[in-house]
Amino acid sequence: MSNDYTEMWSSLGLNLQAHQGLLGVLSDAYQNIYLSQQGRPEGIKYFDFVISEVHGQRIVEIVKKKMEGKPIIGTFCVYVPEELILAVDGVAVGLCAGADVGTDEAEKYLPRTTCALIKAFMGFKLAGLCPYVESTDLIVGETTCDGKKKAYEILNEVTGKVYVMELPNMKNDESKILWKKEVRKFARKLSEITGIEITLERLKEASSIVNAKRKALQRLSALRSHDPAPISGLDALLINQVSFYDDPVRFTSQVNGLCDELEKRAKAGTGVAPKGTPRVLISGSPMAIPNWKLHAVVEGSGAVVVGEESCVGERNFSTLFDRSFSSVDETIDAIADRYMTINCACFTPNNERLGDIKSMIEKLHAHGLIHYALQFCTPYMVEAYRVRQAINGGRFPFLGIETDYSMEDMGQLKTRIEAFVEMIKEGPHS
Ligand code: BJ8
Repeated sequence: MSNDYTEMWSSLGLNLQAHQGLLGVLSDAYQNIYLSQQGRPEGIKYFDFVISEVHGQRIVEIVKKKMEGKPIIGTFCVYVPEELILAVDGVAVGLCAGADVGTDEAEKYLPRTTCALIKAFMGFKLAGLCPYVESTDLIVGETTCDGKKKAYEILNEVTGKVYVMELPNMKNDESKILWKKEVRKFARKLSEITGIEITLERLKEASSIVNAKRKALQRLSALRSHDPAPISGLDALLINQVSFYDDPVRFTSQVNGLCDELEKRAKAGTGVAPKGTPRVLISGSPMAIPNWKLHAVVEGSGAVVVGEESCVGERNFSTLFDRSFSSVDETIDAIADRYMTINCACFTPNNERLGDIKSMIEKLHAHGLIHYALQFCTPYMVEAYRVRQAINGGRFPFLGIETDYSMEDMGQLKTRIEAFVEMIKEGPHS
C-alpha cells in the first residue's frame, strides 16, 4: 500500500491486527502467483496497482462517495441490477467472499459443510476483515441457492443491512412477471434510501456505463480466442474480479487500453505461452477475489485458461442492455429481462447454460473443459453431470473438480490436472 490507512480501517471497525495479517498473506500470494508470470502485457500494471490498493485507495474513494451522500450497495450475485444502483448515483461493490478467513467465527453460525464462498462472506464480516462490507449502506442478497438465502438471514442479524431480492428458480412467464416486480421493488427501495427518483435519463446514463463495461469485457474475452493466447487466464480472471470493485468508467477505459495492446500482440503472434499450448475452458461456481487457486494450478501445469463460463467471467457480461425505451417502467422491465438471460445453476431447467458452454468451447478453441464446483455447492456439483453429457456426448475432454479455498488438496489437484493436460496434449488437436 502506498499510504498508511490505519485510521480509516480503524474508523470502519476493522480488526487491525488480523487485517494486517490478511494483507500480508494476500501480498505474498499475489507476488507468487501473479508477479512471477512471464510475458504479461504492459496494460496489466493498472490491475496490479488496483490489487495493491484493494483495501486502500479504493476504500478511500468509496468512503468519500459515502460522505457525499452516495449510497454504497454491496452485492454477492450478478443478478442484482447494477444499472439501478448507478441510476441513484450509488456505488456497486462485490463483497469479499474469496478467501478462507474468519472460518472459526463463521462456523459458530453455519454448518461446517457450507460452501466456502458463503463461509467466507460471513467470515470476512464476523472477523472484521472487509472494509467494503463495513462501508455499505445496503447489502443486497438474492434467493439463489439455499445456503446463500439462509445465510442472509444471519448476515442480516449481524449487520441489520440486508435486503433480499426474490429470484425465481424457473424461467417461465409467471416467474418472469415475479422477477420484474422484484426489480421494480428494488428500484423503489433504492429511491427510498437515496431520495432520488429514477428517471429515464438516469437509467439511460447508468445503462450506457454498465454496457460499456460489459462490452470491454466481451472484447477481452474475444481476444483470448487467439493462439498463442495474448493474456494468461490468471490475468483475465483478475480483471473480471476487479470489475466488481473498481470505478466502472475508469475500469472500462483501462480494459479497452489493455485490449488495444492485446490486439497488437495477437497480430504479431505474441502470447503468454507458445502456440499450440493446451487450451482449457473453466466452467462452474464463481471465483471471487482472491480465489486464484484453480487457474494457478492449470497454468502451472502447462496449459492456458482461455475462458470462464462463470459469474466472475462470461455470465456477468455476455448479454448487453443497449436498447432505449420511452418510459421508466418499460426500461426497468427490459433490465429485468436482461438479467433473466444469466444462466445460473440455481435455475431449473438450465439447458441454456449447456449451450453457452458449447459455444464458448467453439469460439475460444478450447481443447478441454474443467468443471469447477466449490464443495457443498449443490447446484453446480449436480449440474456437472449434464455439462459432461452435453459436450460431445461425454467425449470432449472433461475434468470435474470439487474443491474449496484451502491449500490442503493442492497436491491431489496438481496430479489430476497435470494428467488432464497430458491427455489433451495427446488428443486430436496436437
Ligand atoms: S448467478 S452462481 S453469483 S448465485 S453461494 S451457488 S458457490 S453454494 S455464488 Fe452465484 Fe448468483 Fe448463481 Fe452467479 Fe454455490 Fe456457494 Fe451457492 Fe454460490
